[in-house]
Amino acid sequence: MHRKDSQQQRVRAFAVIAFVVAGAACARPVAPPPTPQPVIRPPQLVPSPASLVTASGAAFNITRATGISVDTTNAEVRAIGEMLAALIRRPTGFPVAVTSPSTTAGGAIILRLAPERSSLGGEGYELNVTTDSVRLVAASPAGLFRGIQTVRQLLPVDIESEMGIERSSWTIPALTIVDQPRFAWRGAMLDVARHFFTVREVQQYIDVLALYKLNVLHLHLADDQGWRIVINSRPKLTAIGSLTQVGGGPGGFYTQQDYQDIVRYARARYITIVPEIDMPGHINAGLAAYPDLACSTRPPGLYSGTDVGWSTLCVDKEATYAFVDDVVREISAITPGPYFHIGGDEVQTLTPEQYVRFVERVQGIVNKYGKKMIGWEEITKARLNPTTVAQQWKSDSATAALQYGSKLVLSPAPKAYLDMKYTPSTKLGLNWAGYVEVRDSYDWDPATYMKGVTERDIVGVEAPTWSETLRNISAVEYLAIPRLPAIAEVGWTPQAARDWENFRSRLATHEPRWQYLGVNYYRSPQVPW
Ligand code: TNX
Repeated sequence: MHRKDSQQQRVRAFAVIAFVVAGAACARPVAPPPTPQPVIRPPQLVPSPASLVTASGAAFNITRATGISVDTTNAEVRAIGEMLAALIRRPTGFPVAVTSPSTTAGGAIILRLAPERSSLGGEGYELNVTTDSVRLVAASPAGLFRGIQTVRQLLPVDIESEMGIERSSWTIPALTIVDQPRFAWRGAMLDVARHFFTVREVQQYIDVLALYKLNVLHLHLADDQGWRIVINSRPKLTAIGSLTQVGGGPGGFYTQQDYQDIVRYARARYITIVPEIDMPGHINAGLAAYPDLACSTRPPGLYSGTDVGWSTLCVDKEATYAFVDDVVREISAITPGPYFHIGGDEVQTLTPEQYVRFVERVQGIVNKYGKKMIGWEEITKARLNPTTVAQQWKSDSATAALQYGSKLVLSPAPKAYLDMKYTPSTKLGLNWAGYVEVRDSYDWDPATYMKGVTERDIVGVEAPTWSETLRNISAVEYLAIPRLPAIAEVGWTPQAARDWENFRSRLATHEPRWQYLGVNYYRSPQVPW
């Protein structure tokens, strides 16, 4: 395979090959008549798994008779089996029954929950493919879901087609994969405030995250230009605050039902939604709705420009904390994930003391409603709880969080900001952090990126997409792909198993997948398409 075989991997490779040969010999003592050899493609997985051993020359072939066997009494596992079945049915036209292992028909693709395999972790899985079966085992449903993404990527790219396709074979190469993520937090952020994106558009983005085993979608739900989620106790936030966006378009907002639809869609793909209401700054849309929350006497109007740092809640007013309480309470109640993001970035109109007092008080409110707080790295000026997470984006100031036992999510702009232009000729995006080509996004190690920060201090990585220049999800996709798959591999794959040359050649094989899926992408000259 593509990676330098370790001694251990080589030993296991022999074991796997021996097993396959022996298995084939037992099952068929008489040689079958020669049939045309199915084409077996080497695995081209993104993110690359923690360990992979191929059994050369052999493959499992999906046919009209192939079924999926799952414990049908477990609704969650059954739903994962149905997702894989639906994926296979569409282009093949095969019936792909999902049955319980006890039925005689018992499928040759077996998904099994094995809680005792706790060493696989909360998202890990083991996949064994032989000529006779595909066996996927995980300690949790999330692991099974990550595992079926691997099965999906091992199948011919035609598996992504929405139309029936005639193929002589649908093979999965024989192999053994034992896999689990390096980091627990592998995220993407979408700014739905500068431009609004519909529920369907957000779900399309979630589909891309799922394919690359990402597990967090952070939604930037409010900023100067728009407030995008209904707060029942503060109806003007959306009645007034949602009415515009950058450039003066119509804006938009999610009802709480819409938001819950997004949460549910993400949850079915084992992706956690992290809601962000940016405060005390980036709050003009909220102030336009409730002018009393500002210190100024002149009521602020709606804003459709792109300046930052100028708006703020009046942090010395009690009313401000009643407001924050309402917002945090209502959003927390419809958010099953453990985090609430308070923003906290780029406040230029408060004293350091005012800022710190605000963040510490809001931290208490977030915790009161059962959530852990996360905020942009500026929050490290305040005294943080150990459960609070600081999101690094521009400098080393995030390291101040470590003195409190808080951990970090790394989103370094020159690596992970998907709203940066790829090159000077990229039409969309910004360039304040420079130009970020695919290799820039790929070639860094979170554990050595910042002085004084080690692997243990990091919960993970996240790729934000700020939407000042992005008017629809196709524009978002153009900037996200292929840099988001690169960040996905930074977050999932052990550092020792990562290599740019190898990554870019695997990445190239994903282009027809994106085409089938109808997602936009940048055809980087760094990738051998
Ligand atoms: C900085 S990153 C911001 C955003 C902008 C972004 C544009 C951060 C915490 N704040 O308000 O949209 O730059 O790249």
